[in-house]
Amino acid sequence: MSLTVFVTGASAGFGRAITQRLVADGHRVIAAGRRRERLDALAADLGPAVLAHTLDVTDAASVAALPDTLPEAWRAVDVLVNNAGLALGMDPSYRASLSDWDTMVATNVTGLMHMTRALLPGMVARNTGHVINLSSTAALYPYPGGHVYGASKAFVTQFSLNLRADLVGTGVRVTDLEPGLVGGTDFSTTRFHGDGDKAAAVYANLTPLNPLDIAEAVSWVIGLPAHVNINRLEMMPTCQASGPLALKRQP
Ligand code: 8X3
Repeated sequence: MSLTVFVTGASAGFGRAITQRLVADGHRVIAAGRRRERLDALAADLGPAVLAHTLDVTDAASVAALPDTLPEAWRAVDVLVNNAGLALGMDPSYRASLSDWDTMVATNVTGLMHMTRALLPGMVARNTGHVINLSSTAALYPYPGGHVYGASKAFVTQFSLNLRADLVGTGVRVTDLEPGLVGGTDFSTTRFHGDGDKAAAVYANLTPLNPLDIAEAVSWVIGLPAHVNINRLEMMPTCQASGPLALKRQP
């Protein structure tokens, strides 16, 4: 079945790979993001199954105006992929930038919340739909410098589970995807404010997940029969595992 899918943060990284994969699967994708030229290039590449839609998820008015600001034939969104999100900084919390913290909350928490609130009523009215939220292993496993990034993803995970509690009895599904280390995106370069060397060091001498792996997971959860809801899906590269609790020994 061909579905209409709304992907936020579609101009790069996971969002771009998810868009490409879902179009290959036969779906139509509203590719939303801030960088119009990139979205247009994606639409030109993938053809009429992609609708480029300029959107900043932190712009509450633009998000609240959805889905009516979409062309009529695209308003009945079947699947929302809340992918837009970012990490900024890895300094310890007592030195971290408050502005970085505010930006993460505005995108990862408020933006995702507003997107969901905008598109969920239509899904409930049609008694069919699927919200897929991009959380992270950082939602559950703390690490130094993770502070607000991890906390924002913990919000995403708990929000997803609470949405399920509201939606049980409707045909609307909710899935929380929780990837660990993923390479091949601007995630770490953004986190380190453009420092490419620091970003590259994160992935040195290992094989992380890549955006195609995330797109594969999205494709899978969407394609399952309507009576199957994957609540949470935690993914790590084989080279990663959760470690022991921290112990600081005396010298
Ligand atoms: C990305 C995973 O470990 O960099 O969400 O926080 S991690």
